[in-house]
Amino acid sequence: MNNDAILELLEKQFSLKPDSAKVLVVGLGKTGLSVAYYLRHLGIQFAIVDSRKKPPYNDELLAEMPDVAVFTGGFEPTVFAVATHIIVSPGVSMEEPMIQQAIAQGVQPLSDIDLFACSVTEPVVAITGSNGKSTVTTMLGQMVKAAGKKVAVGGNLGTPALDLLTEQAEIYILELSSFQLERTSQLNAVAATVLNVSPDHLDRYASLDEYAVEKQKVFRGNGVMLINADCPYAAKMLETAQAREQITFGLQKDADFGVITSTGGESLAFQGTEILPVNKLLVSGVHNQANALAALALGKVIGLPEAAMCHALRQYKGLKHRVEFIANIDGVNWINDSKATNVGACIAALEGFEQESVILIAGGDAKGADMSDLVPVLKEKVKALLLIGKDGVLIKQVIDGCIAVLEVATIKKAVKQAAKLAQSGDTVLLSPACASLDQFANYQERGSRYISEVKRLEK
Ligand code: UMA
Ligand code: ADP
Repeated sequence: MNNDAILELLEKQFSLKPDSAKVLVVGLGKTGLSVAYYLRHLGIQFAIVDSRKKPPYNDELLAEMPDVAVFTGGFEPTVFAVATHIIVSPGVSMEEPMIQQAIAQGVQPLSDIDLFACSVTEPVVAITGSNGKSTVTTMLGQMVKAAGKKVAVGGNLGTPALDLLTEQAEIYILELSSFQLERTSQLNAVAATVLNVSPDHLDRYASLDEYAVEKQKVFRGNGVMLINADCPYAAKMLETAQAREQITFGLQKDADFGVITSTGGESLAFQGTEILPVNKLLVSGVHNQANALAALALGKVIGLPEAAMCHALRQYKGLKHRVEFIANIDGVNWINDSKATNVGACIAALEGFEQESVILIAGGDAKGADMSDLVPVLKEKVKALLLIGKDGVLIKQVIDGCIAVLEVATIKKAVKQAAKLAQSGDTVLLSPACASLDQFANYQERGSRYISEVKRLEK
């Protein structure tokens, strides 16, 4: 779309007039920087505010756009007072008093995803859920590539949506978090899904219901809805939207995309017709079968040939830090699942192992979650639990003495202790069920620290 058409749409949807709007970009992380480049490209005036003293992209912004006003170290009322519009980064809660006050005074909020949606002309697929977003997003991305089409993949996955626009793709695939969805009104994906809803981010939402409501916003517009029949929260979204074209996937309940058993074993299937034997998937765990079904369903909606989709699935090796095999040392498997930042992901990982064979390293920032859902699978699969981070103790409280527990505090000590406890045939699994931010910059840093400690053992 050309700039004039985008500006016209922004004026219509958000009363954003390029010659008089004063946009305040809140946050100077990846999102804030992408918004700054985009507003500059459109010729819209803006300033930036960040509560951090030195936000990550401060220097790049100052070097590239020295004329832009950047306010750091807090949210000052005077900065918000002149704004007509605010674009709030996902890491900043919309409940921030300064943001609430601005909105109450008539300042129009919008998001980077709104700007993207007002600018994109090619089909968009939108993927959200508590777990599996990155896996399904990248699986589908590889399917589109295998079908010979130019695809751009990003959003919460890492590359901000607006930065994808320069790629001039034929299809855009966005992974979207609840934080991105809650502040977006313009999305109209040709296919969208809520992969699953399980407790996460309960430090930002009052309840699981409230969190699910934000996820449901991925279905805005009139595209095809892909619903997980096995997930009670997602299945409810189907009931409430009968007028829309809908398809389902699931492992337990009857679904359009499911798993069938025949003489040759289990296969991924569409309405009872085999698509791909499950044993052709390189990624393990039943949760990855569900992810593959979701990717196949979304691929079908956007018209990808089945052969290309199967080719991509046969090649898909999984992403780093998701149940990632690191080493086998003296018969012990060491696995890195640092991306398990909530209880649901940790349960999914543990379900893939033999009874009482796992030494689990868990803990970190629980983000307000209740750890008790872990108890049954911990009792079944875990022989020893090594706790790290500030909320490791919450897991100790719920298991109530039925598993051997050691509070080791750090990854380094956890790996050392696990090496002492593990016997041939065991698995040492880092799957924290918590975010990493109390001890690390992000889950990648936590996983990399674990890998380097394991590699040290090998030497
Ligand atoms: N922050 C402040 N003050 C500010 C602005 C931000 O303290 O004024 C803090 C936030 O609380 C947060 C951190 O800075 O801890 C980063 O926030 P941000 O909004 O600047 O983040 P970005 O760099 O723009 O990255 C965001 C997503 N981050 C979050 O939602 C926290 C990235 O997802 C995403 O890849 C990127 O946009 C591009 O779309 C990361 C993430 O952790 C992977 N997402 C959460 C998750 O997956 O669970 C939702
Ligand atoms: P997200 O982007 O939603 O965080 P990822 O694909 O990055 O999802 O996986 C994050 C964590 O969740 C990993 O520990 C992974 O093993 C686990 N996981 C992936 N898919 C699922 C699923 N469908 N159900 C439960 N857990 C999953």
